[in-house]
Amino acid sequence: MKKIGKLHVLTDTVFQSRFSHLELARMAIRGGADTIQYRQKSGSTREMIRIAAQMKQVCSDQGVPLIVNDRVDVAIAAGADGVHLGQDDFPIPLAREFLGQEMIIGASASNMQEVEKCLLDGADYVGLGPIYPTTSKDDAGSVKGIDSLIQVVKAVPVPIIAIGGIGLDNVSEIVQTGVYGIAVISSVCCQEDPEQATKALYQMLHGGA
Ligand code: TZP
Ligand code: MG
Repeated sequence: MKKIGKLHVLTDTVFQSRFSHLELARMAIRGGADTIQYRQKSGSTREMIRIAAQMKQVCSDQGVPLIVNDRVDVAIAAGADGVHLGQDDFPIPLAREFLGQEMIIGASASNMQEVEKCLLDGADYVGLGPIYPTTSKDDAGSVKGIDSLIQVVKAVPVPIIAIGGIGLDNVSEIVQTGVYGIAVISSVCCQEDPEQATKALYQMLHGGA
């Protein structure tokens, strides 16, 4: 059964260099992340497969799905649980042909039209954003704001994962929209203690202080 997580941590080694993808995955899982997304935009494909396979081991030991950003080939080679595809990445229906029904396909969208297309294409969840300003993605596009999130959450049945600029200061506003979950980079990876940072987000997400 495909289980879509509610606290997605996207591992990053561009905006910080203290921790590797693998270390970030370990810390985020200890803090309560229930999905890890391996996000590596450049470099050797073989190295990506090697790292993703190590991450898969760490994730499956803890029962947490590993999603690979952008790369269907790397996801297959590493035995990952799914992929996350943007609007210009591998087409979702084609990815489904390669990955089958059991693997998770997440998709990025920035407006209702794109969300609906992702749904029709068979995405298992849709990441919507950027909800707030972010410095973690150059081509993130304009800020969508909380009202667009509310509108999409009300209108579509698929799990919506809010992304972009989400941190401790605004996660309660996000939770109030009824959104299914959140995805973060900097508010975990770039914090002094990524495990504690994940824990704090987890508590806010699950109705704690
Ligand atoms: N997609 C839309 S915004 C974004 C991505 C990958 C960046 C999220 O990073 P942060 O640091 O959580 O704002
Ligand atoms: Mg992409």
